[in-house]
Amino acid sequence: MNVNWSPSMMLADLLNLKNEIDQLVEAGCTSLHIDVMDGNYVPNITLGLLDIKVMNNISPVPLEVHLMVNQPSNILSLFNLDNVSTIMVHPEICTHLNRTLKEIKLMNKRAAIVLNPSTSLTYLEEVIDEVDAVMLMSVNPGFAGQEFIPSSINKVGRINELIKRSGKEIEILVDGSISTKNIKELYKKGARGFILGTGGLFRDGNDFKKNIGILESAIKS
Ligand code: S6P
Ligand code: MG
Repeated sequence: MNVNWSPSMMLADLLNLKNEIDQLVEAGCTSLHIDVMDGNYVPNITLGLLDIKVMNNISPVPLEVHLMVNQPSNILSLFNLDNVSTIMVHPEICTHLNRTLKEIKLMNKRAAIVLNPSTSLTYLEEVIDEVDAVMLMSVNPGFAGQEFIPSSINKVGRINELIKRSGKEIEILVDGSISTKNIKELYKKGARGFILGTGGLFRDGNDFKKNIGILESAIKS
């Protein structure tokens, strides 16, 4: 299935990180989703640079870094690591968004913007020539285990329309409480990247292969 399965690594077993990553990849995960928080833009702090450097060294799949950090351009260069493929920023906290996206591309990384449930699509319209991917938050950023916001489904459709009109190849990802309850609708509307946390992957004894199989079947149902 042509889907980017991206586990939220703040939920991974850090005591057995190597084994955990191997099992996630064996189960079909195609990237690792790395949440970076500053305790300011969002009221939480999770993975730090040292964890990310370890994952950069041991992961067979690329790392996609989600920066929930005010003025991310100040720290972009810290993530210029071999195995980081994508850097994602929230547009409303980049003073010069166009420049920040160009800086990410200069590092030979995919540049992505992240839209919160309340962030206007106008941001995407204004920088569409600079972005490789768009991630919609289907919860408010900051925590795992929250409730899915139903309006996200239509918002993915609106993002998809905008991208189609542009004629560009831009991946749409969704982050927040992805589960069998919403994945089919999100896929139908055009989402092809799914950040997997407590809703769909780190649950029911953490049988990753089985849980991804269940999500795939939900899409095909
Ligand atoms: C939240 C963060 C997310 C979570 C993910 C967890 O701020 O950006 O990536 O880690 O949403 O998944 P779940 O299924 O527990 O919501
Ligand atoms: Mg995230």
